[in-house]
Amino acid sequence: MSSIGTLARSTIRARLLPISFANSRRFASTLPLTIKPSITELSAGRLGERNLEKAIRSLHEDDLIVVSDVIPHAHLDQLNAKMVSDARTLQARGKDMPFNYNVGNIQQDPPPVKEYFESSIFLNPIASQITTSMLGPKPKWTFCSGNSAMPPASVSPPQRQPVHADADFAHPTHPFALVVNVPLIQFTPGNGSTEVWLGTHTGELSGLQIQEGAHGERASGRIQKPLLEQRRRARGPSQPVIEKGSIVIRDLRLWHAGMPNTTQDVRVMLAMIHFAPWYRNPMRLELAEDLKPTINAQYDLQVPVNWVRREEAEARYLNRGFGNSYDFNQTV
Ligand SMILES: O=C(O)CCC(=O)C(=O)O
Ligand SMILES: [Fe+2]
Repeated sequence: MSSIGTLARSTIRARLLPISFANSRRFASTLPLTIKPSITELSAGRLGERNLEKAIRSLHEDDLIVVSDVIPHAHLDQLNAKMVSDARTLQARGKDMPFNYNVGNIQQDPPPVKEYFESSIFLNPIASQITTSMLGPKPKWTFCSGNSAMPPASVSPPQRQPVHADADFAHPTHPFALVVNVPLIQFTPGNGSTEVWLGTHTGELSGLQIQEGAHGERASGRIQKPLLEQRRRARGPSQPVIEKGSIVIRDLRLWHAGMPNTTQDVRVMLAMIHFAPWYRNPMRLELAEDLKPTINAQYDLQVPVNWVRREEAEARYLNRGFGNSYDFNQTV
């Protein structure tokens, strides 16, 4: 089989760029690999060996995998309607809203109450199977939020984020945290599909020494400019089209950037983080008590939760911090 044949992707590739490896010369795409589970895999809630192997290889090599057609559209639509309306509420707060890098990108939690909590979205068994295979049994789910790319407005003309890594602290050099992103609508370059720089999670491309901005600053984790130009020549970025119903899993160390949304539709992307079971981060979710039976009935993940009364959950979930104000580091 040819070297391109062995690396054939299930999506059409925009560009194929040569990358030098120690012993071989291979071609790596700037676009992510997508796997589409079979009907049998979907009804079992588990990938078979071949698709699981692809997902794990892709997370090791690219730091990202797309799994398509895993979430029913009706589940996404119901949550999207609520989150689009919440995004407008946050936007009306002006500079006081929890924005990331620029005011066109809002950090926004989903409503943590029963009627918006679909397990296909928040506890997707295939997502958990993949993160478990990478991180070890029972990853810890301790962050549940989202990023909303807002349509152009006079206060927020379309603007891109700087290329950054969300791991803006001294971190392990092996996989410790995976972000499970769920787009609530189809993502395209027009509505601000996230720019991703595949293969940037390890070695000299990863760590504090290549970043600018200290943790806790609004614009932390920025990748130094000369490195961007260097990396662009080896393996550049892409803004993939991601179909509605997909889940995108990526390493927390991946270089990426929120992009301008030039459409009239708010573009919401959920962001949940699964940490390795050995990773000692003390964060907890805050959920309404009416979700206790759902969380207690699942065994895929550890879910440390501060349970609060429903009214309290509803009153608080739109009052959170901006993305880089969260501390994803270990405490001890
Ligand atoms: O909204 C996006 O596409 C990405 C946002 C992001 O990376 C961030 O705010 O840290
Ligand atoms: Fe980010």
